[in-house]
Amino acid sequence: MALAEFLKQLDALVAAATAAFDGAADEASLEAARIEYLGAKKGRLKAVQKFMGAVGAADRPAAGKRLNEVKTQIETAFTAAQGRLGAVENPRRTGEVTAFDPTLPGRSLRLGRLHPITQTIEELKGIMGRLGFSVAEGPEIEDEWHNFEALNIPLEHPARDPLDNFYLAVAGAAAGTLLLRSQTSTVQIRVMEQGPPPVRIITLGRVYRPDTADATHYPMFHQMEGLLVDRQVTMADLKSVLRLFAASFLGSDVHIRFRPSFFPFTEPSVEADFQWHDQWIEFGGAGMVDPNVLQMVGYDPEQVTGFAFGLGIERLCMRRHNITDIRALYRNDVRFLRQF
Ligand code: FA5
Repeated sequence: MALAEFLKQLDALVAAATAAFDGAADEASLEAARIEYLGAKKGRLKAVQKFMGAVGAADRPAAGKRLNEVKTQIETAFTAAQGRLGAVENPRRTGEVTAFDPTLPGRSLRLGRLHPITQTIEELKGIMGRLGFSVAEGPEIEDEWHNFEALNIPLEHPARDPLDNFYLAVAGAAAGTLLLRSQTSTVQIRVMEQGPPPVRIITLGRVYRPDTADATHYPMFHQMEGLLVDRQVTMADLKSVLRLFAASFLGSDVHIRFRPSFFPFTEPSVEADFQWHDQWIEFGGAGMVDPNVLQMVGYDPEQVTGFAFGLGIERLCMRRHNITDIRALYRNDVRFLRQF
């Protein structure tokens, strides 16, 4: 076959196939046209291809090149027709959705939740709020005055040991040595410095100590501090408040006990424990505010007395949710956290 004849057939094929694809009114007729022109066995493209062998050897490269072009043109026309019909039958495919379709299933949102410690903090604020305590705030980076000095912890006291605190090396800090607060008792001082008695506050936040992590200790944890200063405040008031608090948070069947203890800023001092799994777990320290502390913030210990306490929030949260290892709270494992 002469080259010219072969090319003529190819041109006719492109024209016919394009017309058939463009004219297809639905997916069924498009499929019929596809089989007619592009069918693997009896398709018309295949049929024309067979004449390649009849073209003279010298003309074959030119014939092959044109054949490939024609193949691409026909396939492109088919794809275009497919897109046109698909778009009519399912407008979502084109991305040009103009109407809201209420019959489609909704896309569900992944809801986050509050960390169990945050939930505990909110609950503690609620309980203490009902007992008349308002919430105060203080910084996590503290100076030695608020973390030690004003709390009756002098320079030679072992609590100030660099091995027991996270001191900060702040270049050019003129204000003196800074550290990450090791207890929320710092906020007692800040609140009393701000105004005269009476004072009735709680403060909840992070504290830091270079403790080795184990099942009940973590180097960063949270405390709830309470402070009440007024005329004629006694140890009985402290005990009543801590009992009421424990009954509200842990349940009225919880047993708590006070053990004599020592803190430089309270006199007398106690440790408060609750019973859990046949064990006594310490949940905080407490006591009557030392007269020296009252004096240091300008209060008159002859006129007012007060009590203070500092409770470990993780331990309260763990007791509440039966969490036996404090480290689980900070592994950020969503499978664990989503249970609360
Ligand atoms: C204090 O921090 C005192 N400021 C408490 C206080 C306040 C006493 C006001 C008197 C008046 P203590 O170091 O015992 O006390 O810590 C209090 C509570 O924090 C502990 O009972 C415990 O529940 C919790 N706690 C202490 N260290 C850790 C730790 N590494 N990880 C988790 N919780 C801890």
